[in-house]
Amino acid sequence: MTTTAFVGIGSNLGDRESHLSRAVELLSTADNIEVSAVSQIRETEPVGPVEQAPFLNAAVRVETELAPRELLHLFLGIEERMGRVRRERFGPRTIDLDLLLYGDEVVDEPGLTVPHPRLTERRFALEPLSDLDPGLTIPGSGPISALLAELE
Ligand code: GSY
Repeated sequence: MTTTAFVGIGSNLGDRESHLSRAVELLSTADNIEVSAVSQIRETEPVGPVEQAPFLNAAVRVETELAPRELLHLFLGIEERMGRVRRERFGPRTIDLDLLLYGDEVVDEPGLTVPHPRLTERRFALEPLSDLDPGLTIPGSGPISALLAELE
């Protein structure tokens, strides 16, 4: 069965734009997953406890036969292949891939929460999702347009 999923991508180290392009390329050449759309790229102020450089963020829509946990495994492989070093939690990174949505499924298992647990408070994730589908409903939270309006 094929599911539409959405992946958030971000970078705030080095050549940020080429890191995002490379991540999309690696997603599109992986098995059992097809990239069907990529949002605009936005420069965003860092959110979170660590003072750091601005990010470039985007979202990718994929059609996939992979299960959510298999997607996480794929994302980790892409991050490692691109040389991401995990230093500080919430700190700077060459590339980050987050599973934002997996169809309309809600998953709450150790190490795997979908929709992404901080999605509704992150404009840098909601805006690119809205580029891809402004009519999207976030399971458990409601229409993306209302969530974005609440962040105003
Ligand atoms: O998992 C997201 C990494 N991250 C970001 C990000 O991608 N963009 C912005 N603007 N701030 C962030 N803080 C963290 S952690």
